Amino acid sequence: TASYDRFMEFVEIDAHIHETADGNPAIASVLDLGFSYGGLEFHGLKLSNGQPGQKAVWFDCAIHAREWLSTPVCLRIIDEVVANPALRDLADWYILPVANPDGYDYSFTDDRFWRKTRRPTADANCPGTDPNRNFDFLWDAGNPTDYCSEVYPGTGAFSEPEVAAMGNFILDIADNLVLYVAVHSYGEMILYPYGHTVEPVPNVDQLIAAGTGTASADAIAAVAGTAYTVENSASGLYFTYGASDDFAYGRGAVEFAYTFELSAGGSGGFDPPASQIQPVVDEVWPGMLALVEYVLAN
Ligand code: 0X9
Ligand code: ZN
Repeated sequence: TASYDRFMEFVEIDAHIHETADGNPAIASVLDLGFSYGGLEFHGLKLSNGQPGQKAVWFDCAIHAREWLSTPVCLRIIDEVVANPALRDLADWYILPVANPDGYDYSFTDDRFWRKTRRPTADANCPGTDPNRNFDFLWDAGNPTDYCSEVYPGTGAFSEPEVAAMGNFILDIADNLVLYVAVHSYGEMILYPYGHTVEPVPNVDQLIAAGTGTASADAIAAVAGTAYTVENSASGLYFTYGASDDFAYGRGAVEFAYTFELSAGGSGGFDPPASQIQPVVDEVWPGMLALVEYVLAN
């Protein structure tokens, strides 16, 4: 079972994914996403009632290594969907608890605040690419020699094997996919596309309605009063290219795409104590459920 009183390591999470699938063979299957640069085989989980042609929703966590609070949110989604058949009648659920396994491991062993992947760059002192600038949608090299930047986008779109694996998987399931959610920390925000422009996208009203109103942010606030804001990525945060949410939306894989920025914790915001896991998961799950329900109804 998943732990919410401590942060689980990558090997434990991967074992948990396999145990969940083995214990629930009628509804759960392991997604083989491939190998990280460092050779870790990483997996997601698909939960489904088995009916063909159902709409599908996607959640990924910990694409930024240090954002440890995100993974328990993915694990809680798995717990809920395994336990509740009605949720599997709503949609097929694709969940990827650790999208950047090399970086995630490294944030346990060497550097708690590691963000990027671990593939070397041309600068031996600065390995790693920001996976959330590496997706194949409006990828932008920026300053191509700025290897040490925390948002170094890599040598080209999908230069990172983990990112290519995840992105191509999303395109593969695009026919049924309606909702893409990336879980990050921190900021208490629900961000919607795009990151490269403040120009409203065609269905911006629906994106906002799903994020707010009676939907996600309100469901989160109803638990303990935490106020998530619902904002365009570029105006709410900063300009970005090659991010996962914009990829899923811009490449037409989904009509609804979001990045959730969870609560801050610890000294710099990225280092919450384990005691924060349970309250965060308890308030965010209702928000995720409300979002899925809204999207499936609209
Ligand atoms: O900058 C990011 O990748 C995300 N923030 S974080 O602090 N977790 O690094 C926000 C990404 C939001 N989505 C887009 N800008 N498209
Ligand atoms: Zn992040």
